[in-house]
Formats: sequence, structure tokens, C-alpha cells
Amino acid sequence: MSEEEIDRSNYSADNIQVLEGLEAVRKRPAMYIGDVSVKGLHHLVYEVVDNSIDEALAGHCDTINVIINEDNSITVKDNGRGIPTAMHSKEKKSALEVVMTVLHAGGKFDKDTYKVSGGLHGVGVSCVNALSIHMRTEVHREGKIFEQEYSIGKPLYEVREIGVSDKTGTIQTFKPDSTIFDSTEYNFDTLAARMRELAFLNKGINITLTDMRVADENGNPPSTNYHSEGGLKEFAQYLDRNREALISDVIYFEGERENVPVEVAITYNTSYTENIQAYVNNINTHEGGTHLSGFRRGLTNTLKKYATESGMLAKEKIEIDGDDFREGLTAVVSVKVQEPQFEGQTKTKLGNREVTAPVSQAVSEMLSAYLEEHPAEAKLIVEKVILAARARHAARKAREMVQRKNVLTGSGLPGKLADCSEKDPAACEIYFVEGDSAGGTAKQGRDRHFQAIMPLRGKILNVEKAMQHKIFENEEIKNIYTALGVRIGTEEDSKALNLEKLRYHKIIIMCDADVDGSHIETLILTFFFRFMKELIENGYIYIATPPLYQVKKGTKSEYAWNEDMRDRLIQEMKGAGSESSVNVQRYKGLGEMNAEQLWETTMNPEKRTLRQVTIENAAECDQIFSMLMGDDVPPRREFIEKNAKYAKIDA
Ligand code: 0RA
Repeated sequence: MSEEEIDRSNYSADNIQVLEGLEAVRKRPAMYIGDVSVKGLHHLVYEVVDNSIDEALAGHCDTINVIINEDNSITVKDNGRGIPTAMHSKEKKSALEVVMTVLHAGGKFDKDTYKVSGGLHGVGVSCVNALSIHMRTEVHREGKIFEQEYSIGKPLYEVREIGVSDKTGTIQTFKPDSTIFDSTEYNFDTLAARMRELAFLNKGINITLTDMRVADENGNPPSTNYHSEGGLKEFAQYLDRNREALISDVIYFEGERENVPVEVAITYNTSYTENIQAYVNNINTHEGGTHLSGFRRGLTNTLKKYATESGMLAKEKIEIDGDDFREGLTAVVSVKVQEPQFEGQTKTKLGNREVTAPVSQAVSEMLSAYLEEHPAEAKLIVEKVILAARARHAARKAREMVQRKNVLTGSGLPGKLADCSEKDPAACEIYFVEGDSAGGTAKQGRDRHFQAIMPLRGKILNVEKAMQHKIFENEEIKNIYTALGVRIGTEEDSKALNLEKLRYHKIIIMCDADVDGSHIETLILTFFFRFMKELIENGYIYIATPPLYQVKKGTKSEYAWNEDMRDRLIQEMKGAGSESSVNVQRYKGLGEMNAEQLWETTMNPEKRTLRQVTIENAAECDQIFSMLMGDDVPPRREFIEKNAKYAKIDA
């Protein structure tokens, strides 16, 4: 290629930074996109959409269309300026090709870059390309249409002109490589939750999601449009839509403090749970960090000052602390940070110290203004804070009772726990089993070397509806804490679980495969989600999957986990012998299996299937638990009806 062909005057093409090659991505995909499970698969879409979001944040794009194609490939289309296609002088290639084939070559433009979104790993579209069996990019720009196609990241031809266009924008289609990912089937609801979240976080943008794999009676594919003019204000309302509001307003701030763009929305509901969703560059930072500290500081200081000056605290003997201001609080905090430092176990904790003060300032300003202007609502909030403080004191007493009792009983372990002999937590498992009878069978069937059994009495307390002191007084919940070895914490300083004390690294919920069993499973998960979220985040929580059927013929017996498997086994066994009537047993409960069967099918690590519990979308998850376990019936019915196709009615 001659020097003359290189367009040195083209600023946008030339300023794309080139950092490193792509080979590494296919070798170690998990390093770049987190993992190769369905999570990683969906991450590819977010990575591509993020580039369009950046273009929108730069003010050049207002519509993004995401399409799940029939073959589970994904198309992302935007009406931005289009990825530059001119020659990149250093690489001697089209800028488009550089963006698509060179790692970290995003749209990073010098210092005053606008790029603030970007997936968790911020790896860029070239990673998506490397992990796709096929990808195609079409750019409408400067009156022309350009295209290039790739296979596993390698261009199939040079960028070429294929027509004229009076529009601008970028259209990208990619089909994930099935040799890389565990599964290549996209989940509409997962993508929908993220697109909805992005629409709230970036107000004004239109995002559509269309599923070409299915069509309604009229042959039209389901398509949803996500758009929010109110931004986080509407996000907070959405999060609380199944809760009873304490105040009807959402307290809202949008602006910049000390050069940090901050958007915050706060409201209160009548529940006892705190729900703060904190975002940095559109990423949910569920481990928190400096922006969350700023938020808490601003909230606590402002409310404390107001409550004190109002005189409402005067007759209270008890000390009010940080937690008390957050019972029933729903808030969304979103900051944009140029060079975010992510820390923590899952790299979702913001480390940048310069972010604390701006957020704290923003919260103090908006909240003190609101409280001054809305005395009636302010009174409701302060009254709720006082109630929370009283409840917290009651809870602490209950907790201290538990801890004192444990000291007295020596080992401190619950009487119902059949512990294992192994002491290394990494090798230990605990089964929480529905009911004493199944608990007994599990105790006989287990490998006592590394498997501990803890029977739970029927339905544990619904923590979504209970007050804290009730929760800590609850026998089953106390037993869960003490069996696991972690502390019961409500105070600010002890809120984080002492995970180093955790006695088992596999915590397995084992319930009957019926409606009651699912209910109990959900109750236990709700408890873990609200009070021991770290266990889920660290991947310690699992669900056991007992078989649904035993298919028997003579001395031969096999297990089936679904109807397809059952029918296949019946066919096989029928074909195998001459005499008729294969025997099928439907297991409704764990109690219908003997110890050996339970071990063989559900507990033996060599044969069992464990489902690991993960959090797909933090904001959505909170909302689903509050809806499933809360007081409001209609949304729960709607959810069940919508998901009924996945549920089987019990015979
Ligand atoms: C860098 C520069 C310019 C556009 C983009 C990146 C861009 C990237 C993507 C990725 C998806 N959609 C996109 N839209 C735009 C243009 C700079 C200029 O025109 O001066």
C-alpha cells in the first residue's frame, strides 16, 4: 500500500489507538468476557450495544435496534455517525478493520474522549468478533455504504463499498462460535432486562429488542421498545412498582459536581429492605465502592441533620445509625467516570476516591432542598427512620441472645446439623433439606466425610415481609447462620459477612420436586439474597436436582429428570426385552427415595447435577424477589402466568 493512499488528514480514523492483537481472546475467552457460560454469551451483545450507547452519549445517535435473529445470531443497528472507514495511517488498514480486528482499539479518542460506557471488561467489539464464527459490519457514512465480513475475527475481504445511502449508522451482525460457548441460545428476558436498564440509565435513547425466533398469531415477532425520558427517576419508580410507596415523589438530581457527571434518584417505600443500585459507566457495581460511600454519607448526614433540627429525635433514647436511614429506601446512583478503577472479588467495586465527594454533595443538595420544601414527606421519612432504629435495637438484643446461647452450648452448632468430618471449607458441602424425614434419608445416604446435612422445618420465614428482629429470632434462620459459621449482621460495621469463617463452599438447597418444594426453595433463596448476598455472588449457593421418575424393568432401573428422558428410557427398555409393562415411578418427594437412591441420583458428585445460583441482573433480581414474596398479588399472578409455560402443574 502506498503512502499516498493513507489519509493522514482524517482525524477520526487516525486517532483510534491500537494496542494489541486478537489471538489471545480465543485462547482465553474467559479473561476477556468473564466466562463462556450463557452470561458470557449475553455479554457479547452488551459489548456491541455499548458502542452504540457511546455514540448516543456523544450526541450523535438516538436509536438502537437489537434483533435476535432466527439462527441466534444478533444484529445491532444504530443511527450514529458510522464507524470511520478511512485508512488508519499507522496500521495501513481501514479504521473499521482496525476497530473490528485489533484488541482494545475502541473509539478511544485522545484525552477528551467521550467514551464512558463500555462493558464490564471494556474489551471492545474486536473480542466479540474473535468469538464469533461469523460477523458482518455495515457502515452508512459519507453518502456510501461500506461492508466487511469476518470469521473468528479474521476479515474475509478488505472493507468494500457496496452502495449509496442518505443515512448514517452502523449495523453489526454476529453469530457466536458454538465451539467456545456452553450454549449459543439467547434468552429474550435476559437481553430485555439489560436493554430496559440501559434505557433508564441513558435517558432519551430508543432501544428496541426484537425476537425473530418466534412470532405471534399474526406472524409478527415480539418486539419491545425501551425508552425513558425521566431516566433514573423512572428507574426508581420501576424498581418500586410492586411496593407500597411511603412518599409519592422520587427525589432526583442530575448534574455535574467536580467534573463528575452524577445522576441520583431516591424514594421510600413501606418495606424494611434497602435497595440501592449503583452504576458506574452503565455497569451495575454491586460490590459498591466510592460512589456508594458518597451516596450513603450524603444521605445519612442530611437526614440526621434534618431529623435533629426538627426536634423529632429529642425524646428518643436510642442512637440512630446509618442503616436506619435506609430501611425502605430505593435509590439509583449513576456516575460516569473517565478512568474507572474496578476492584473487589468480581471487579464491580469502584475504587476512584475522587468520586465520593461529588456524589455526597449531589445527594446532600437535592435531599436538603426536598426536605425543606416537603415537610409532610420529611416527617414520614424521619418517623420511619425512628421505627427502624427501634427495630434494630430489638434485633440486636435477639442477636446477642443467639450468640450468648452459642457460647454456652460449646460447639455452637445447631443440634439438627449432622456435620461432616472434613474441616477444609473448600472441600465441604452442606445440604439444607426440606423436612426432617428427607433430612434423615440424606443423613444415611451422604458421604459423611465431606457432606453435612441440615434439615429445615417446612417453610422458613418469609424475610421479605418480616421485621428484622423477627428474622433473627427465627429458629431456622438462626440455625442457618450458625451452621454456616458466618455472623448475623445488621450494623454498618458487621454487615459484610465474615466469609473467611464460612464452613462450607458448597451450600446446596435440596427440596421436593413439587410446588411446595419450589416455594421452600424460593423462601430460602430470598433469605440468602437479602441477608447473605455475598454467598450468591461468590458462587457458593446451589440447588440440587432430584430425579422426577424411576423407570424400571426387571432388575434394571434408570432415572429420568424430565418427560423426554422418561419416554426415551421406556422405549429403550421396551425394545430391550420380550415381556411387556415397564414400571414407571414418579417421585414427588425426596422421601420417596431410599438413602441409596438419593445418593446415587442427587448427592453423589460423580453423577448429580447441581444448579449454581447466580445473579443475572441485580436491579431486576431485587424487583423479582419483592414481587414474588411481597404483599401485592396481581403482579405475582401476572409473573406466574407469563412464566407458566416453564412450570408444570403437579399431578
Ligand atoms: C469513532 C469515531 C466515529 C464513530 C464511531 C467511533 C462509532 C463507533 C460505533 C460502534 C457502533 N456504532 C458506532 N458508531 C460510531 C466517528 C467520528 C467522526 O465521524 O468524526
